[in-house]
Amino acid sequence: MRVAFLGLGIMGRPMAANLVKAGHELTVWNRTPGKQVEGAGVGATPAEAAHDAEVVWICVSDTKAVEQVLFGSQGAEESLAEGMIVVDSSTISPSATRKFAERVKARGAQYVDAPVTGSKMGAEDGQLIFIAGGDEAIIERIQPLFHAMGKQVFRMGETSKGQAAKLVMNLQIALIYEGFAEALTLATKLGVSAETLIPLIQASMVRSGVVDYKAPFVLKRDFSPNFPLRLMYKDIHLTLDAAKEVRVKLPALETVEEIYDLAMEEGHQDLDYAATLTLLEKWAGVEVKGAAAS
Ligand code: NA7
Repeated sequence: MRVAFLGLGIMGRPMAANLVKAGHELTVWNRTPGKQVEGAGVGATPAEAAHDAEVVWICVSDTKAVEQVLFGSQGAEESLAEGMIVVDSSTISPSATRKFAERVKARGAQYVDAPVTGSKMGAEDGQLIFIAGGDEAIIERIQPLFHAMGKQVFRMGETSKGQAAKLVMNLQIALIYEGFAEALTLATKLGVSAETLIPLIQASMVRSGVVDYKAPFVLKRDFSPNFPLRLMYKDIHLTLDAAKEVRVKLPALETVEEIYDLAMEEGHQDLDYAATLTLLEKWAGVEVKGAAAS
């Protein structure tokens, strides 16, 4: 298929590269010039990249960025035509998604929200999980693209339900990781090492994919970004906002938000969200160590 791919960040670039690898015809665009994908053409603006595309795939930071890429000056909207499909894999506000979809549909094009879970590693390995909202027949038409970048597509219902489901997924990831980080901090202070504790966690009913993924990085004290803290911070806010819109209280997430506020103040925004551990360590006066880091 002819695809315009807008946004070549940590997630977007490997996703676009996997589309090229699968034989699709790509034109890419990124706000900061210079980022490229081998085998893909480059558009000077979102509108130019989207010109003549069958599908416009977006993967940028936040709600405002999606709005700019679509509807800003020389945005993709200028090139939208009957039958084209816009897919948004950014994680953004569900209510804004409904508004964006209406504007896209007014141009005769279709809109699918398809945020992802799987982080940088999933994007690079083509193992992402897509969480899709939108018309079933449209989602069916773009299955070859989903399969070039991911291993599964979960349909959540109509437009914006993909974003809603993604937010509640990240709500859980944020809470599970903070539970893990607090457990490691207290265990270390009580004299049980992380390397002794983690196999127990993973053999018990406490085990989790979050611990599977994060434990090796924590043990190496490698906080380079697989999922940057600033983006999890953004998602925590999106989740709290979405909850407020429907009058749902999330007391645990509100507490975790305070930890992220402090982590942002400490300048950890471009580290992985796993770096929230360092605040707990500072308060406790300990450092969680693995053999590789000791
Ligand atoms: P990154 O690595 O922070 O990349 C963000 C991308 O979004 C990058 O290409 C940015 O361009 C682009 N961006 C940010 N703001 C804008 C605006 N205002 N206009 C156009 N483009 C913009 O994020 P990830 O790839 O890890 O994540 C992308 C999404 O997936 C995000 O919603 C996650 O929560 C999930 P730049 O290179 O900075 O010019």
